[in-house]
Amino acid sequence: MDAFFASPEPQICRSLREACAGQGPRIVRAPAGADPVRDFARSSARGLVSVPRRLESRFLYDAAGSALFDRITVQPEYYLTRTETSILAANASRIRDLTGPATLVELGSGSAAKTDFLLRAWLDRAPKVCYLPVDVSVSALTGACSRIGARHPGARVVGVNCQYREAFPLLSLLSPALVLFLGSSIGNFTPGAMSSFLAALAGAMRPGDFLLLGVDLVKDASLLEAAYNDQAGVTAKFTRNLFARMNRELGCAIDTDAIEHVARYSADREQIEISGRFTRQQTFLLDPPGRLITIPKGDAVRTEISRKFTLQQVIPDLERCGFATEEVYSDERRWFALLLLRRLPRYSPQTAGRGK
Ligand code: AVI
Repeated sequence: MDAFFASPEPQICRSLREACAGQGPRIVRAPAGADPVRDFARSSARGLVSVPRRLESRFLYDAAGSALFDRITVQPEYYLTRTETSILAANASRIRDLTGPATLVELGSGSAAKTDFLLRAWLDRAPKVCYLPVDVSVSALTGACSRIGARHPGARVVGVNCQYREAFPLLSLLSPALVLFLGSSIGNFTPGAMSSFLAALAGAMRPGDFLLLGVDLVKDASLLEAAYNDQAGVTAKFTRNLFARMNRELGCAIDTDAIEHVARYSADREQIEISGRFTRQQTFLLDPPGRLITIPKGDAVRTEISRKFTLQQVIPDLERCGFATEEVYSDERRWFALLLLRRLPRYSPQTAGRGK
């Protein structure tokens, strides 16, 4: 069981109450758990010797990675952000009508650029709205909080600096809530991790609360591959930054110029698969845990998957995880979809995802 659920009043809930009452900081943090550098080192040591080699994609988003991701979102080939923003702009008012005056909680908010439309729709109907962006990157969160606060004086903004799941105990305190999980970030989970994440989210939400979920839809492979191989090379830098982060934080001395970004679409698995391929053999020390790693020339280290969805498959999957689909919004080309979901009245996380 998650330590947060075991505790009757987790520290993060107390910090949030203080911040919302205007007494504490505007950014609340999860209490220090595992040492983040050790966590990164352990996970990397495990992943680099596994078959196939891999690194966890959550480590892509340090300050440099978050800034690079912001640049990815404005590349001409990366249609996801633009398309989702246009869908939000067209439907924010409708979403507000259906959800009512809920608190907005955004998981993985990044720079929170898309949220403006929702905040405007909320503030068109009431003088105040409460908005809680949740992000692991403190730099992205600080930027988002000050930008949103300056742009929407009616918004009470409290940033939550933690991993997604660490924010789940807050959700029942914030009901009625609309949880935002945008950008097709759900596509960065494996199918099993996606089911377990959604089941835990449904378990933490109150019946009747809403989830607005962005999903990138299956489409022509050439469009998908272009989106993850932008001409300006920003996505390649984003991939290499993960190895550069190992140098910065774990003292690895990897030559990142000898790592090639590879992003291919697997039609069978309906996912983009991204790796860093070593163009020459490299041996480096990972410390902690003091382990010498050799990666031969030509070997690839998987850094990310980005799954693409069909509505026919995803809607029943969501239902199994505790969410009923209220409405689906999409663009003219049917490239991207936003699903407005409602937490089912009766749902037990224990039974979610069984038989998958
Ligand atoms: C955050 N996530 C939804 C992005 C995606 O499209 O899967 C991450 C990304 N990686 C490379 N480009 C974008």
